[in-house]
Amino acid sequence: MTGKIAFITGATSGIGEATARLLARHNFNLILCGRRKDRLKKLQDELSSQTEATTLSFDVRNQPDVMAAIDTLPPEWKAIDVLINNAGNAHGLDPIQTGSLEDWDAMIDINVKGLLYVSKEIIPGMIQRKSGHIINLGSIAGKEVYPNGNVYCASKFAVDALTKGMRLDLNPFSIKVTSINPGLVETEFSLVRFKGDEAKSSTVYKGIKPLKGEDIANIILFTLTCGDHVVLADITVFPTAQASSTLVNRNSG
Ligand code: NDP
Ligand code: 8X3
Repeated sequence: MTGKIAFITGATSGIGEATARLLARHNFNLILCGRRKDRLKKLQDELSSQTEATTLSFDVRNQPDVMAAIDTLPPEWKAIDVLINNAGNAHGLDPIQTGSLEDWDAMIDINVKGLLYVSKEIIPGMIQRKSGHIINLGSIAGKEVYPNGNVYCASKFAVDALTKGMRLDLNPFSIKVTSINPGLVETEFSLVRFKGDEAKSSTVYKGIKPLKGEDIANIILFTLTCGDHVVLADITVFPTAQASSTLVNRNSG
């Protein structure tokens, strides 16, 4: 196998899927992860003419499953160079006083604990090899709190803190750690947030030209290829129509 190995969580949709496609064209070998096996298989088939790609299906919330899935990787796939902690979603958009426990658990378990469980399996190999690059998908929601964003924002503030903590703790081992914090990206994100309600979901991007998964993939590729001695620590990216979590020019689409 030639080229680096990248492990992408949440490769079945949106930012993760676009990143997989772009990295495949740039000679990265890919470990594609997600829960939806049919989508993983389809993507693997699509990319296999360009690169080596393997798949792992697990729910990042389930620590024993995360460990068991990563354990099944054959030796040639174990030396993971790049971990892209991308799996995550918002669940609901409610004031704190009426938020659902189920939504809160999902966001904290997936966005925070899931990221930790996956990282725990992959960091020891990077430490042993004294190299590696971890890219965590944060969000503008991890930099600014917006109304009704409460628990999603808290989960992404946690990702921001974990990214900074990882960069400090892994510094002795030459492991790079980056956070990418997008604003509005049109993916399946809002459909998940609004539990499949397409009408509600489409209002999120009304009147603007949002970012696309491909825009974030381009930034990830640049982050991975801008030099062994360079680490882009923290990147916030908006569509041109957006200036903050709450200031969006809806007459620009
Ligand atoms: P999508 O909904 O399109 O993709 C989410 C991905 O996460 C899917 O591949 C899904 O795969 C995976 N995922 C969700 N829950 C789990 C789980 N329990 N176990 C394993 N995988 C899971 O959203 P995006 O591509 O937009 O989101 C990717 C990341 O970017 C997230 O962390 C999100 O918070 C962040 N982000 C998104 C922004 C946006 O506006 N879209 C802006 C800022 C940050 P599957 O369902 O197959 O398991
Ligand atoms: C996704 C961006 O503004 O919907 O993290 O929270 S936002």
